[in-house]
Amino acid sequence: MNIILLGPPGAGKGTQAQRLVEERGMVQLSTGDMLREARTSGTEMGNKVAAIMDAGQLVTDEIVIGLIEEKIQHGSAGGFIFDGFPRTLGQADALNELLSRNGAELGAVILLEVDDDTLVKRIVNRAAEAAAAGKPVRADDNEESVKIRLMEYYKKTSPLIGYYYAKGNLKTVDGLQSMDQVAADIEKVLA
Ligand code: B4P
Repeated sequence: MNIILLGPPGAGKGTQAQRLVEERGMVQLSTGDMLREARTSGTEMGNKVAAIMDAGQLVTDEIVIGLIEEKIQHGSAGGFIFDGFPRTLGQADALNELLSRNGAELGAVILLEVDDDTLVKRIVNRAAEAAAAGKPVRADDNEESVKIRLMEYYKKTSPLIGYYYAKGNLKTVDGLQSMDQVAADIEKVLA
């Protein structure tokens, strides 16, 4: 089964994807992680990606789709968790095409619902915790970038909610609950 974790920045997509990897042996494909890796490459593409991410904007469909295409061509027995992808209608169409080309299907699209104030608090808190622990702080984890990331989400990503609802894949989970309760609700959806 291949699933998508959809939701605004800081909704807990990465957190829940890691749990699904541990519990179900699925393969996590996080475009955020792939892009953070690409930005350290020192290439022209990496530098472009870094500038866009730090500004809180979405990286171009062309770059993101290329990264995903490379990862899914070998398939995954336990299925893929698409974490933070797709984020635009163009990416959603490309994913349909890539899955059908690989003889695969899309199962649930799980929307994690969290209000804006909580999202900003979570992300600012993550930055504070990392700084206190002497760990690297994500350059886009500050209030100013988060507000731009939220605007990008409402403008470019939220149309995917209607898109997947119309296809019958959409399932909604209350992302305001504890991490354990969110995980339990996702398990119910996937049961
Ligand atoms: P991502 O890496 O995907 O990050 P995210 O949306 O900010 O976070 P996520 O929802 O995974 O939240 P997390 O679990 O970490 O994207 C970063 C950037 O990459 C984007 O802004 C964009 O520039 C670029 N990008 C990525 N994919 C792209 C694409 N497809 N197209 C174009 N550009 C793309 O949780 C956040 C915090 O909340 C953590 O501290 C966590 O511990 C906490 N938390 C989680 N669940 C909680 C809960 N239930 N209760 C309390 N706290 C919780």
